[in-house]
Amino acid sequence: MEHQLQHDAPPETPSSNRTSRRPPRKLCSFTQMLDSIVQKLQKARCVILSTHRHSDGDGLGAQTALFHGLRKLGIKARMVNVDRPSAKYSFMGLDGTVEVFEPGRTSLDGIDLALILDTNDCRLVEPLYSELITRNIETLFIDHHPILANAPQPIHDSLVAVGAASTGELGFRLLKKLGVELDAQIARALYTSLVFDTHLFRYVKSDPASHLMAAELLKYERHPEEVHHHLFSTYTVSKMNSLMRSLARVEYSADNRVAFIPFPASEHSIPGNLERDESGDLIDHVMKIGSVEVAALLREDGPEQFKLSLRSRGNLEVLSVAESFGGGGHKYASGAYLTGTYENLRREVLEKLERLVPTSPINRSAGP
Ligand SMILES: [Mn+2]
Repeated sequence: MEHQLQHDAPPETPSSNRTSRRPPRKLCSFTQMLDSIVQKLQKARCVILSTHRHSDGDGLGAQTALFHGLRKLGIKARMVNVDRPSAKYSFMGLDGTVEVFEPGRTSLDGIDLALILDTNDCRLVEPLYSELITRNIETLFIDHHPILANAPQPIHDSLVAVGAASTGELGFRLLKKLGVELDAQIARALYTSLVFDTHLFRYVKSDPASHLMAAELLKYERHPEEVHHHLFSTYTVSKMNSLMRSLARVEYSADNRVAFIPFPASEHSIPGNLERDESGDLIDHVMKIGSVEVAALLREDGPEQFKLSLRSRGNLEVLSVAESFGGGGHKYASGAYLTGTYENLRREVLEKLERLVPTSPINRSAGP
């Protein structure tokens, strides 16, 4: 029996410091939205499944699960991404299944529906998105990120459920509605989504959905430890040393409640060191400090080019900080691409974070 999920409840209301968040455009319930996508899929002849650039375990997992599920129903499906997935996800059986979109070369003939997973921001799916729209192909987002106030709004009929802890959870619900019988391949992909975005069930949004879904998937995924290993045990000794050097650069302020993590290009451009997309690991380590309520990582991507990642404990909302820099993400984990000098950006970020954390004036300048 299907348990009652919280997605049928109204989407989260904006908190007092989130006045910029737009109200949901549609009053359709989660179930109605899901039903409408199921109907569209049942009518489709050929569907494109895609995800955001720099695809991750959640987007790729949801995409792969739907790909195999639709094929089981006899619906043609293709996975078309805007860049090549990292080789570390090949354990899902991705080899040769994901096409990388090349304008003018990748054929979109005969496609009547496109589903974009794990983002509702079309800018992260360019140039594929523009091509789909130019060709009048119905394109919907299936996602769990808040809709950004200052970004292009997702197309009507998209499914954006911010209560879901992973996009895989939405894929799971869709496949069940479609009547797809789970199998080892689909379960592995969905389980990957689930454990990737919840960080092995640490961030489950106070909802039993992730655990209930896992219980069902584990009837088919017989080696979950393999998935954990592929996703979370990917270090080498030299990478661990790079992590240690990076942790030594962390600055703490506001009574050790704010952590600032510099991640210079020299650290992630040398083979063997941490990789660019492993900045999240650095933040994870810093968040293990009990006093740290909010952490920012400033990754140097090029001359005066930076990627900011923000994370908080779950009581301080960092999405608005990312949005103030033109970025987006989740309420408690967000990011933005920044241009400027390291020192100026560092100061600006720290000012904004220290403003989030109320501190007593005596300890305001406390160091590490
Ligand atoms: Mn996700």
